[in-house]
Amino acid sequence: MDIATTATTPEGNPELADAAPNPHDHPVIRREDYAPYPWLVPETRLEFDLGLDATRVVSKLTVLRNARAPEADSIRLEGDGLELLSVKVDGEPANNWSIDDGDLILPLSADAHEIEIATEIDPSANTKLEGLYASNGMLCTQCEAEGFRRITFFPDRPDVLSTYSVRMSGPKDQFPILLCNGNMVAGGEGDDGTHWAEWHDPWPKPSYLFALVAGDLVANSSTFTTMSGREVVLNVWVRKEDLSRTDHALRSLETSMKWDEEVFGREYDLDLYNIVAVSDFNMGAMENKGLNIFNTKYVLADPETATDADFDAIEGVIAHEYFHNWSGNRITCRDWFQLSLKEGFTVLRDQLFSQDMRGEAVKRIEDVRILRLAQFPEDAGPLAHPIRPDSYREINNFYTATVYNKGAEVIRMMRVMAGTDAFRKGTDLYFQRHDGEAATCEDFIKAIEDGAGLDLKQFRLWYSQAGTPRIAARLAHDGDTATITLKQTVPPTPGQPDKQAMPIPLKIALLDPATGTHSGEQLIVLDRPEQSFTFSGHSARPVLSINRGFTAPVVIERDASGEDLMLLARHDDDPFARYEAMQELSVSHLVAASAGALADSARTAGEEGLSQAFAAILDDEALDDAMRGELLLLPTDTYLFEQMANAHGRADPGAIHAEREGLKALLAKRLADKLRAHYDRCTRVAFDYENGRGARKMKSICLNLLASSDPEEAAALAARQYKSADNMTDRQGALGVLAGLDTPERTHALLDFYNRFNDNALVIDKWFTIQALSLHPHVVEHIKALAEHPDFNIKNPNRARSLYMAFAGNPGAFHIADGEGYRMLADFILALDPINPQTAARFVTPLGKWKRIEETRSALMKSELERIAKAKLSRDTFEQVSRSLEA
Ligand code: B3K
Ligand code: ZN
Repeated sequence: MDIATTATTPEGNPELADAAPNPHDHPVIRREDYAPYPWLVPETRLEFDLGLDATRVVSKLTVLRNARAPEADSIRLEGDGLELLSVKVDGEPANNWSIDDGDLILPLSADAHEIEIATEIDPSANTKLEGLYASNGMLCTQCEAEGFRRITFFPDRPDVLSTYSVRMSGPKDQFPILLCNGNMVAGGEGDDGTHWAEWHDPWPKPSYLFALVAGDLVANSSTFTTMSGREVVLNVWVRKEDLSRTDHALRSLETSMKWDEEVFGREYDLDLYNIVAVSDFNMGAMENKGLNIFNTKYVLADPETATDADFDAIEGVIAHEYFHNWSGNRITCRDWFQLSLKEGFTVLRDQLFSQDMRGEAVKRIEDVRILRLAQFPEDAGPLAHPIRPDSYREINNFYTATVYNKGAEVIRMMRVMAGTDAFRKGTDLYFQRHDGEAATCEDFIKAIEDGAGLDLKQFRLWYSQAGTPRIAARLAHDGDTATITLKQTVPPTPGQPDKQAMPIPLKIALLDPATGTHSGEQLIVLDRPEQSFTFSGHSARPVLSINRGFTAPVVIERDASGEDLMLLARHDDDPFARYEAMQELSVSHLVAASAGALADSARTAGEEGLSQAFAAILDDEALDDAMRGELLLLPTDTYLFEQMANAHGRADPGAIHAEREGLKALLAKRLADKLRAHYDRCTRVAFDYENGRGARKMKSICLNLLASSDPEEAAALAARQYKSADNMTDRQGALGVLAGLDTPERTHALLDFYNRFNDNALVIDKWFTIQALSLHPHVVEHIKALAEHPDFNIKNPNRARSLYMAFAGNPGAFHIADGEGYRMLADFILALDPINPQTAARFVTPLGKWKRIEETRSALMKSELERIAKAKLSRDTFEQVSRSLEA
């Protein structure tokens, strides 16, 4: 459906206009209130009579009193939006049940009972995409975190583990394929063109790992032989027309399975592994036991329609979901506050996997860039929370960069401190000790302590304190001794005004100022507010290389001179440290310039230094293109925003954007010959999906830079690259440049792209994104027109994100001075919230920056948040908006 027909503003909708939300409708859940469930549910039997508009579910639960919980005289089974048809207890119709806030309460007197409940649901009406829903004529599920309660009444919490057997039946022509968790144990034909399948999953699991798929699908299949010699059938299920784009996903699954055996000693534990791709999905993918359900975006790829980055993302997400089989499924979470137990650890595992597949240096830089883009702002804003949160209203709001990416960094620090081999001993012990359990973060830390032989007493603060630590580093030199003095501060965050010092592992090296070499890297652990470390044997003042490999997720403020940074950028043998030095050269210049704190002479000197540093990177023949590309990337507007707000209290995104674009133009002008030479060289590298990726990256970077200094030349080059492209990386790279230029080639290329790919939703998503991210002066009008385009569909999360997430990430559009960008985003949130609250709530974050932005924009952003807050909101959006306004 078109956004124009579904959009409602509070002004236009009387129901929303005066219905300010009541916070008591959305109670706060607290970690400290955890209590075990009074009942065990060893067995669950589900029978589905499937239909797109009406699905009947009969569930039969065996329940036993939980001896480890206080005795209860009733059972509460969670429900959400269910039509209850009947309830039986021990075979007899029950009439003493009641419904409380959607949940079914049943009095129970004995120690063991059989409960049978029949319900009906309407999957087609399920626009939230949680529970059982219809997508493109098929049925699928999403149960994490609390979607199972939208399928049947159940103790929908991760610490209730049950063995599931499931019967599915439905019209065979509509749903020729019927899939569920575990193994298919029987199947057959029914009456009137129906058929059925019976599935059994031998591994006890929480309800959030339940999955079911029914649809007209085909599979790309292979087999994998595990380390103990068992054969596993692997299937990637998609619509017929997508089959030719599934090889990469299948290969990625095989590689992940092998890697997890070799690196973490983990073997797969069923005879079947199914992956299904669906086009309407709230997030990336879901690790349901034996039946992963994926967003098509993370399955479908071929060189013509997917970029190198898309291929990498697919490999990473396939691996991530596979790795969850152990870190998440075999050992799950006791409660949702422990989410980082499975997510932080699994992100670390997928990062290490991708490093092994594609090279450590560039992958590490990419991961740090994502952390800085998504997590640092979260940690500095109103939604800051520890990786193990203490409270929530809606758990879906806590699938955050903090829980995932900072969670991974925290475990990575344990690995750095322990060393790889000892860390493996710790993870082995964790898997062995807690297999089959619903565990806590504390269980994980203890296992690493015991297995790896680490003392993590003080380190536990990383789980309870929010905020990105800032470390001031000073180097003093006297005689032959260098002294590094480090001072840490953990900034206050909502609900946490005072912080304690945390252990911060930092790899460092002291570089000889003449040669740029050093005599060895060392690991130091800063665990006090202030600490000094001395090193002898340095007759000349060395240059400090610190947080090498980004061993700690912190901000370093060092007193390095421009010359020091240039030396590091050219000679440091740690690739991350080189990247960091380049970033810092630009950051210090751009932040000062944006704050108006750069005298003319300092500006000239800064520009000169940066030109030299960039020239040196372009001239360095020892670099490979992938790494050269990283070194040439200027810090993002978002990172500059954070740095400016850290340094000056508030950031000015308009000034940052203008300064950054200005610097791009200046560098491009001064380095035009070198950029053209690299561009020409890289265009001669023939396409091969495995190789030449660095060359393709360099082409985009060079084109982007040239576009800022010589738009005409760049338009010609980009148009040529677009026309001759034999892969999506080159085509998208060229189109991205053209989209920002005011030239006729822009129109031609955008039209061609649309016509060429208009039967491919994922590529049309790109078409929306490229335009929403563009540097074009009329980008805001373009975005408004795209929201009215017949292909825009607010109900499809990929399409909604393709336009509005890109828009919110484009400073030239979102932060335009009159506040129109903020208004557009708020209107969109109000339109999406009644349809899909989980996805709507994700769009609140960009407005939450209001406290760290210059005063005029700050007021405009805040008033949009207040406007949203006046509407009757979902729990998801209510929580994000109220937290954003409170802090
Ligand atoms: N565990 C799922 C995320 C579920 C999100 C629910 N709102 C995918 C993942 O992290 O692997
Ligand atoms: Zn995950």
